[in-house]
Amino acid sequence: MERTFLAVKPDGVQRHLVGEIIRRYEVKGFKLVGLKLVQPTRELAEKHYAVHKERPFFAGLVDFITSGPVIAMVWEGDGVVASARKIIGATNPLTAEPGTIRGDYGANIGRNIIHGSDAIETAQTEIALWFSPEELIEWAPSLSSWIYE
Ligand code: D4T
Repeated sequence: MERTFLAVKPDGVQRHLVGEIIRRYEVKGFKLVGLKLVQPTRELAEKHYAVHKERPFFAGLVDFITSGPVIAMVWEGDGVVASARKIIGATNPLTAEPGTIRGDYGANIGRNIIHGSDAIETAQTEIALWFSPEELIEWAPSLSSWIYE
């Protein structure tokens, strides 16, 4: 089954949005298979955002993501990578649709609350970067037959 990596960024943790964000994915019907509070090192942040290394906002982005704890999560479900991104909304919270996490809670691109993997391959790379295999739990949700046909 498909998996994605989501992280509540330091602004989301500081603003007490962790419970609200987890709630959205739980009630959607996705399955939580990994969860931890992490104080990211610069090395981890630079690896995570390596694709943006040459961009002007890279240094500020690494400073921000290492500025406090983040909630790192792995969620599982059919189509979870794309669906989780829809729930997150556009990169810039000012243009993100109301009803999305960024649309509802954000007002600045440099404080956009949550990260979500942008493709299945990226998700696999990010999950391996943030979690060890034994931190990911296989379990059978009792509601499965009410969520999946
Ligand atoms: P992440 O990766 O954090 O989930 O965000 P997105 O996938 O939606 O967007 P992104 O990779 O293009 O940007 C990564 C991260 O950089 C911040 N950012 C981005 C910024 O501070 N200034 C900018 O101009 C851009 C484009 C926000 C998200």
